[in-house]
Amino acid sequence: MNYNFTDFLQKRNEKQISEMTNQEIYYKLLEYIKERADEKTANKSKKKIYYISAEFLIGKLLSNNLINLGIYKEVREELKAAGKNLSHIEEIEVEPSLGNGGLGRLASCFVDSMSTLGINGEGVGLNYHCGLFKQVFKNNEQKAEPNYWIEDQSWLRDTNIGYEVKFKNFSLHSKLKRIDILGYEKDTKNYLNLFDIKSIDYNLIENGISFDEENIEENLTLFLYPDDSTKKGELLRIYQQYFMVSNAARLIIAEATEKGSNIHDLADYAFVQINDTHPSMVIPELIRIMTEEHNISFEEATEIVTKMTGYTNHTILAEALEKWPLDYLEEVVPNIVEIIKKLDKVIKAKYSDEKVQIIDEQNRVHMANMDIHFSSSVNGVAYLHTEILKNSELKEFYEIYPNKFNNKTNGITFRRWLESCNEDLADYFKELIGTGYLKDAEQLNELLKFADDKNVYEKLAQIKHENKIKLKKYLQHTQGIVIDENSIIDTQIKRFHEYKRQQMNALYVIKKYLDIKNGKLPERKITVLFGGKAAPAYIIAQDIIHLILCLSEIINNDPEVNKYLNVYLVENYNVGLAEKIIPATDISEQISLASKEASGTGNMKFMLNGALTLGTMDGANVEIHDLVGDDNIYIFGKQSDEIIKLYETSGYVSKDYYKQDGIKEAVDFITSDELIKVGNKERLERLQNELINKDWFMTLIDFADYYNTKERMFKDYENKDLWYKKVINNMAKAGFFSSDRTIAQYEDEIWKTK
Ligand code: GPQ
Repeated sequence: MNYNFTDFLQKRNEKQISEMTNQEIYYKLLEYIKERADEKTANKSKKKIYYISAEFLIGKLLSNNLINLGIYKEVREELKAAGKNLSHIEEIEVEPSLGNGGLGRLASCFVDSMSTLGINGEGVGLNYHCGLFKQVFKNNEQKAEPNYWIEDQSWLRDTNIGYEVKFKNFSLHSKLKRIDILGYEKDTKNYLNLFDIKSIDYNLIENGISFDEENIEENLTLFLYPDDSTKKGELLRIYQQYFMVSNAARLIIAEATEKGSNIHDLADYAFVQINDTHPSMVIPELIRIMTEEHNISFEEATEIVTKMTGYTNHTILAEALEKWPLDYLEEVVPNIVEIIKKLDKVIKAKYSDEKVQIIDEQNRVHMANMDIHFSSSVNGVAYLHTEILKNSELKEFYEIYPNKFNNKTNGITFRRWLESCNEDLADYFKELIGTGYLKDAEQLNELLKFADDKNVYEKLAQIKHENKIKLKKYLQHTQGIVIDENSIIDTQIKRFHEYKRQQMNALYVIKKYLDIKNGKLPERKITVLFGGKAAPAYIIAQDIIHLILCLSEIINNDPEVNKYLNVYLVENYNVGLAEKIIPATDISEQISLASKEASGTGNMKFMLNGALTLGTMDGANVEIHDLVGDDNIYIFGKQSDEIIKLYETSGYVSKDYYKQDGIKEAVDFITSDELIKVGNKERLERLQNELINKDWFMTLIDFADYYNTKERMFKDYENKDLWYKKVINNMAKAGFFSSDRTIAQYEDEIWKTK
């Protein structure tokens, strides 16, 4: 039934829109959308996909849901007629932070695409009450505060589904909350299933995000990823992970049984995609339930579970591959330790190579190893990443199971990352090539017809300029930052990590600052934008944040320099900020050390929204390069095979590079009087020392090439025709990176629900 928002309000004898506050309108829209969603039916297929993930970085849902319902413009007009502005109402919504970064955002793009493609597939995760922390800056440092996001009225729906989860010392009852996942213009919908405990005690929070970590019965879903640098933090993560997967296993079995499964045939009813190693315990948990409660032999249970699970790897960084000490697992979940030991025995009997063992000589459980042995599919998230897994990181496994390994290059949902965040550009695409690209993103290719059309360049430049003005207003209003809409906007937004090399960008900023001081002026003002959080236990990442904040203070306040260069680190970077920053950006910084960024997904969002990539041959940058060609991307730096060799031979000595022209000057500036005056000496010295004497992620090896390539980019920017021809080429080739394509590949090659 098609009734509009006004009809909905009338039917319920509510006030007129014009009489309501924005807050009231937001809550009524929430109810209206939920009611419209109630009309949708569930996707049906015998087999159902359970995408289990410790993170779902869903972002705000109001505009996304309106777009997927096909009523965004209609509702905006209704509001406008009543003197209200939809974008002001969008600001009322609080953004949940149920994820750290790319991995969580990917999971959210995937649930959107599963619904859009009509696949019977749902997300399963946890309902963290304070999510990841909220980032605030004080004294040029990052401070962490709890991010409360659950309000009385929200997108969460209560259910009466809940299970008992048994830990060693106590049991916890769960309750399932759900969020509707509406596909784009579909009559069907799926859910995001978020498990929670019955009652959370907010009084456990002591100061910032530190809290009583021992009262698991009342803190289990308080925060995402508590500090795992301590034993208590690690134990809490094990509690969270087991709680998540035990509930998931119960849900899977309940739903399959209801459809007629006798458990022996569970693999015909369910497939579990394990999103990195956080949900790995689902494997022993399913085996445990089958053997203990369904009278299935260990061998048969293992076979069934192997058939019905797939593992996605998202990193080659050794420290990110979880290895839980066996005695920690004993302390929390002894029941599955027995199963893990049995699985380990099976492997030890077959293979002698220490590298493929589940339990190592130090009695640590390698979660990824368990996943690879006992699932039917192992995938990387970009072509290069998967090749590195096969040929080096997981070589020993690839030799055993060549057929399990496959690649699924990541993607992004164009509903959020184009239609919603850059409406003017999306409308212009429709004017140029029609609406076919909405359901078949590869049709963006048709934009190539306009690759030499100067009127199109003009219009694209105008849209970009307007997006810069919108960003300026937003940042001014929310953060007191005033950017210059006539400057070139050069952006690096992502989690802070040394491998992503924000420090290299910061060194560039220093060099530019020194150039300007020496009278070498850029042709046009440059605005360098950073955004991202650093894990509270990751000291060097905090130091990098500190350096950037100190640099902003000096540079933005120096009248000799601030005409030519501005540097900002936006506070509390999140999905909502990304949606505003990306459409306004000219240069997309994707500068990780080659081989280290599994894929990256920001790179895809930027190219779609008309920014050019400055990047290394890493992750999905490699595929962007293949698609757009040398002329339309700015590649610099060493290749991944060289870097991998350097690690193998310990052949990188940062000091050798430090001594070279230009670099020393910039690195030395980190502890200059100017910086120490506004900063913390200990932090700045530590960071400088790290760069000169260790530099594990080889910042200095690529710096000279980075600097020169970026200079070339600024020069090219001044030639508008040249620049916008490249921009069109990027937009035209972005279709490959639609998450609808990625999910269609998961479906065709792994899940096979249809
Ligand atoms: N990623 Cl292992 C995360 O965001 N968090 C993690 O814990 C791990 C990976 C990212 C990865 O760094 C990016 O290169 C990917 O694009 C992203 O996962 C999605 O695959």
